[in-house]
Amino acid sequence: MYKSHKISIVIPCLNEEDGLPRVLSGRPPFVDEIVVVDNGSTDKSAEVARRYGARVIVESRRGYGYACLAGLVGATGDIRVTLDADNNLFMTDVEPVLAHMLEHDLDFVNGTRFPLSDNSLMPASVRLSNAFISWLVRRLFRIPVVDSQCGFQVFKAGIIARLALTSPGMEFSQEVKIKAWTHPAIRAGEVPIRYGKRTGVRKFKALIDSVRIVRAAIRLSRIVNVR
Ligand SMILES: Nc1nc2c(ncn2[C@@H]2O[C@H](COP(=O)(O)OP(=O)(O)O)[C@@H](O)[C@H]2O)c(=O)[nH]1
Ligand SMILES: [Mg+2]
Repeated sequence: MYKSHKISIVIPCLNEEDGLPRVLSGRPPFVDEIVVVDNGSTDKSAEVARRYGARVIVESRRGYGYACLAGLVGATGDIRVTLDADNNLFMTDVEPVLAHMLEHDLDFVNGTRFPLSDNSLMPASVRLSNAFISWLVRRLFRIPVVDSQCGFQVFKAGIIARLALTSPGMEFSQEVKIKAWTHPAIRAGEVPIRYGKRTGVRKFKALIDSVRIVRAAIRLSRIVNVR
């Protein structure tokens, strides 16, 4: 519990048996529940997750978005936090972000990984695509988001259904930011978080995923009411 709020951590996971032990052993005492969403892994991710005290939800439909959504809906906390299974986001950053959320009475808080402590942590192709897409999202939706692709996202449980999230893949992350910031009844904010070296193989494919994400942003701009 954190200041009388039940806290769930939701971790989408596709073949991350090497990253999970370090991610899960960093569990702070105020975390009530960790849900690992096994997204069709062919390695021992689910077994490792259980061994380290997580509850495992199986989402057989591949895709980062499907995995996050299954975890966000299946978690039981008053506040639900998405992280990565690969060790590049830190559970120890959750507490300051929760403090910010409660202090400013926010419903949603996004983490921003920028500026990076070391540019070599993220390939130049991913950095460039992120800079372009985040700029596009700011322009299309007139929202102040810095890191439109960050997997560190904190939700008050009540807003999850209201966001009506549907993206199957990596475009999920931007859908969250866009809908949270443009929703008239949701208070959204963003705070810097740390970004470390990934364990295992990166799942984000700079070219294919970026094209998908840009197309999804343009599609969303036709249906979301920009304030
Ligand atoms: N691309 C992808 N990632 C998934 C999927 N299911 C779960 N994930 C997890 O989503 C997280 C984010 O992917 P990652 O490669 O770390 O992206 P990055 O941190 O943006 O470079 C990781 O924990 C993945 O294991 C999936 O079907 N596709
Ligand atoms: Mg990652």
